[in-house]
Amino acid sequence: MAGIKVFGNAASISTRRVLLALHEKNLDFELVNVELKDGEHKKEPFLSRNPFGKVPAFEDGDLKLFESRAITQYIAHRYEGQGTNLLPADYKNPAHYAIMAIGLEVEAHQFDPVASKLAWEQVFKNFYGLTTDKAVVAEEEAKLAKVLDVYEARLKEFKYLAGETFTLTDLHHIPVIQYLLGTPTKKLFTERPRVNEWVAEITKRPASQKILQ
Ligand SMILES: N[C@@H](CCC(=O)N[C@@H](CS)C(=O)NCC(=O)O)C(=O)O
Repeated sequence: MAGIKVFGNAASISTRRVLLALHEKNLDFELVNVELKDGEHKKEPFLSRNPFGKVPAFEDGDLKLFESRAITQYIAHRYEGQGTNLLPADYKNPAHYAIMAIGLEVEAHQFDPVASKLAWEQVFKNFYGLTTDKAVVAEEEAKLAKVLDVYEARLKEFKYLAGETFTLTDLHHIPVIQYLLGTPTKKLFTERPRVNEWVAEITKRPASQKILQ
């Protein structure tokens, strides 16, 4: 079948980022399962799709991509007039685009490395029969608290991280937050009033609910 294909795993945070963007745009797609526990992502044919051996990879007709955040940006631009607008309302204004780009960078380099480590320790290690390292959790929670303090201040000024509308910046946070809400780390989100409201808002979206099914 031609059209959109996602090569990934329905439980993977990065795969879910792409699925979210597709659901927000109401696009039809096929999720081709890549079995991480069998190491399928480290072998051909997957390595031809992403030589770094990480899910997801993506195909839209002849176009082949990898890196979840590059894929979501492609989807947001390519399917601009469809479903939810995932870009700033005035995204052709370079200043407005740059505000969202800051949010994308902060998520990728400040928030996600810490949040994903917390999800690994408290959620994914259980799947593999490994034990949570409580010292690592404490250390990473201290780092996450600092990032969330910055978010709290930002969200006192704006409804969403890049302004008054939901954008890719917010979307990129959703999958790992959904996992962390099922762990004691949840308290870091709930004890900050504006962060708490933002989390409730972005996780109750229909697309956010769909990736949990
Ligand atoms: N920066 C990449 C990260 C991809 C990534 O780390 N994927 C994880 C699953 S969420 C993976 O493939 N892990 C298996 C491995 O690294 O062996 C992206 O956003 O696509």
